Amino acid sequence: MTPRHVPAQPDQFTFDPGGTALLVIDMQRDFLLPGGFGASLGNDVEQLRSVIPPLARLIAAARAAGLPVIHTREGHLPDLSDCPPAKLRRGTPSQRIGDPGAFGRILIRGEYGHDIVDELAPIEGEVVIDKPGKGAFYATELAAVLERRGITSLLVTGVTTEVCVHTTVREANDRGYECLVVADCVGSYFPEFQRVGLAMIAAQGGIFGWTADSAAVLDALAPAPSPAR
Ligand code: C5J
Repeated sequence: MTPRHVPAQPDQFTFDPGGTALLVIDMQRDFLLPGGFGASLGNDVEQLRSVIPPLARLIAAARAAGLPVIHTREGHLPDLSDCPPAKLRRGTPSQRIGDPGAFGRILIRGEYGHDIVDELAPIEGEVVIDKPGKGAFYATELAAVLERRGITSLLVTGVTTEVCVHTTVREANDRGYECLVVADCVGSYFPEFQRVGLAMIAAQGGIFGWTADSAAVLDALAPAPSPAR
C-alpha cells in the first residue's frame, strides 16, 4: 500500500496502512467512569475522559481505512491466580484488585467495570487482549496476533500514558515495532505525567517512538483524493 506520512516528534512518522494496527489500551470503565475504581482513589477521571472523543474519531478513521483495531483490558481471573502477590498487596486497603467496587470486583474479568467504555466498544471481529500486566505483550497473545497479520507499526492510544501505554510502547520498541503514540488519544490522571510521558517517548531522536496529535494521523488516514479528470 502507499506509505502514509505524519508530521510528528521527533520527525516524520511513515507507515504502511497494510502493516499498521491501532492499539487501544485499557479504556475500561474501572479507570474512566465517574464513581469507579480510579475515581475512588481520588483521581480526576475527567483527565482520562477527555481522550474519549478524539479516540472515537480515530477508531472510526482506522476502521474506515481498513486498519485492524486491537483493544486491551487490564485485569485478572476471578480466583486471582494470574495476579502476582506483589501486585495484589499494593494499593489502598479495601480498594485492591478483586475487592468489591462500584462496578463489580475491581479489575476482574467479566465484571462490568473491567470492560471497555460504551463509546469505544469493540465491534465484531476486533481483537480484545486481556492482559494481567501493565504491558500488552506480557503473558498475552498480542505478539502472535500482530505477527499473523503482518503488523510492523502501531498507532498507540489509551490509558494511562505513564503506566500501561509506556510499558507497552517500551515492550513494542524492544520487539522491533515502530510506534506512534497519539498524544491527545492517551491520558493520565496527572497532567505532569502526561507531559513528561509523551516527552520521554520522542526524546533523544525517538528513543521509544514518535508522538503526534490525532489531527495529523486523521489527515494521513484520509482517503487519497481521486485524480482530477
Ligand atoms: C493502566 C494502571 N492501564 N494505571 N493501569 O495504566 O494501573
